[in-house]
Amino acid sequence: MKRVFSGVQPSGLLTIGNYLGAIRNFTTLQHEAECYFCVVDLHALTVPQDPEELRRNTLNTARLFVACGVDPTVATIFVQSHVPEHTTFSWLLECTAYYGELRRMTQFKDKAAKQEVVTAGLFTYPALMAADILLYQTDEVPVGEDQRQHLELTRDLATRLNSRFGPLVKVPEAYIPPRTAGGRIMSLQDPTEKMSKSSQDSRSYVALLDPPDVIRKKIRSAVTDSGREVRYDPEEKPAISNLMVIYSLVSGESLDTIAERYGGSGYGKFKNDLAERVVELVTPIQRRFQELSEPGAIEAILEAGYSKAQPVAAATLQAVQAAFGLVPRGQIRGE
Ligand code: AQP
Repeated sequence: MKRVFSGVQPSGLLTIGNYLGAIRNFTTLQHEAECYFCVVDLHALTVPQDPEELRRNTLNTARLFVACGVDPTVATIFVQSHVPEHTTFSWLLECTAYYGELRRMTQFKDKAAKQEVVTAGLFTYPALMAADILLYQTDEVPVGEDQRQHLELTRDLATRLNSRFGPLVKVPEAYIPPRTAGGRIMSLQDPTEKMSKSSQDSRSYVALLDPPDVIRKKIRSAVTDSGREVRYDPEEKPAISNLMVIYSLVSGESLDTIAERYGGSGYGKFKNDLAERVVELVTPIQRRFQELSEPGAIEAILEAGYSKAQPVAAATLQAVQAAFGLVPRGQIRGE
């Protein structure tokens, strides 16, 4: 059975961009593959986090996985920092990756430009992401389009390890939906920017836990393009095209059907109907999220996930450490 790994940073709470680009696909893939879905809390630390908020977001991100339909009896859900093999392997990959490769990462450049102080962790983060994936001998990684470059680096590092030491890790494939299938949902306030959960402007995204009235308000105040025709044209009408993609994905209707229905009716009706569709999408997710509020419920899921994930990670790490020439502990003690 093929293996799937994907991670989500608890750097805020999930948006419909995270859902449509990645998590929706987790729920399908879990029935086709052995799946590992990880709350990558160490990645969130690459930019400043309030400790209390990080703790809350970590547990709530895991709760949202389940609320969105990831079944913890089928897929393995766990927290990155619980499995220390990730950071140990990451160091070996930092010593495998080239400075120039990391410097080319566009997400580093974008995020660094928004920070007052740029941490070394933000720079080396793609090596940790590669460690996350390669530890599980992953075949496929379902992610949004923004992660394509990091995935390419992961593949390069895997190939480099294997050519240096012989077959050690699987070279994973990216599973990235096309834009019309949710691969890159754009900000509601600036259609040239990706929708991001950590954006300072909360009007730029719809969070899965936003109350219905907040969702209606955010969608009504989403920027639009000149003219009043609802038409899919990412070049001429990037804002409306983004809203049409969201409509299409939450309703299951094609872009043509949507254009036919709303083409001449102006932006107002289209946005009102879109808001209702989004509310319909999140209502059952929010209900399931509340059901998981019983103290200890999500912690138990994460503990079970750790028990399944850690031995898999440890087996890969042991082989990699031996290949690098690190001496196993027992031999140091002469056991
Ligand atoms: N706008 C998006 N459209 C489609 N997919 C998206 N993803 C993120 N934004 C969009 C995908 O969601 C998964 C989880 O993302 P992440 O937590 O690893 O971090 P990210 O890619 O940096 O996402 P954010 O929401 O923009 O987080 P912040 O604000 O912290 O940087 C990934 O599969 C991602 O591709």
